Amino acid sequence: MPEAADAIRTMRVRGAAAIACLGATTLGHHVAGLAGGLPAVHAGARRAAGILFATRPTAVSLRNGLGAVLAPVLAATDADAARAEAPVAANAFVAAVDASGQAIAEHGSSLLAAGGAVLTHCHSTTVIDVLRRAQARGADLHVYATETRPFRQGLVTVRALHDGGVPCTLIVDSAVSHVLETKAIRWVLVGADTVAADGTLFNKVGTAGVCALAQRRGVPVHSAAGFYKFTRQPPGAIPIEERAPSEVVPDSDVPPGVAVFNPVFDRTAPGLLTSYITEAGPRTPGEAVRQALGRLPASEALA
Ligand code: RUB
Repeated sequence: MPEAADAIRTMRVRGAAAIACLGATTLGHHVAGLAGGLPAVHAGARRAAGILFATRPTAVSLRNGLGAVLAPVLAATDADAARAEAPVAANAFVAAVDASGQAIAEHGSSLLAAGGAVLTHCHSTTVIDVLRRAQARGADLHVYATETRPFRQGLVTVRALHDGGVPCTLIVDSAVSHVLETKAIRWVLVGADTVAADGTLFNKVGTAGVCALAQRRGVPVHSAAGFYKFTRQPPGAIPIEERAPSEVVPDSDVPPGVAVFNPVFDRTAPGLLTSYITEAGPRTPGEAVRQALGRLPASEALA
């Protein structure tokens, strides 16, 4: 369990889908190995879920993945049933995330079927699957991918697109406005870390600026977001993770006394989004929230 928590915290494993699945399977395995009676299993499960969730506090997918395992464990009436149920619930969650990605790739690739230039930000496995499937189905795409400072997830994006036969170009983050102006961008397509109850998108820092610039130019903005990324929480209740200044710049490069602020997500207002591409198809933010919340468990086990 500590190894998985460390892998998520240090971003060796990153992206909402991947950390949610690793969190759920790690918790499932951990609970299966807990000794003692029901109170000990419940306490151990809660403790481990808390440690895992604290690794990436903005990610509701991680919270929902852990909740999917914790809920049946806390509902179990004997310790053996709780231990048995945990890995089963984890596997079911991973299967649901996988099915969600497949369905979104299907809907998203239909949306992009006409081909053209797409701008994306950061690295989202869900977005990559949409783009690769669209290209494989014959859409003639060209993807502009931001480098995504400071962690440079854009490099992962262009490698994955290149491997999937999708023509792409890497740009620095500050080129977004110029690229929107000069490269006939037809769509902006980004991932989703978390979607709040009012439809606000939480995604890699910079997403809000990309979306605002796109809206000013009349370019539609879509976010590929499975229902497991939605939450009943209002946007103000979701913290924006801040990471070490050393991820931005070595300490020795900054004059003493100068602060470096490194928020790694930002909030995009639902009014800037054309749709969330969900398992059910592209939906306006309001409709996506309604559908997603109808599928979430009534109480969130980690609440
Ligand atoms: C990654 C990020 C991605 C979403 C969606 O941030 O913001 O757009 O997590 O990814 P980080 P996916 O690199 O800080 O984890 O579609 O793979 O769930």
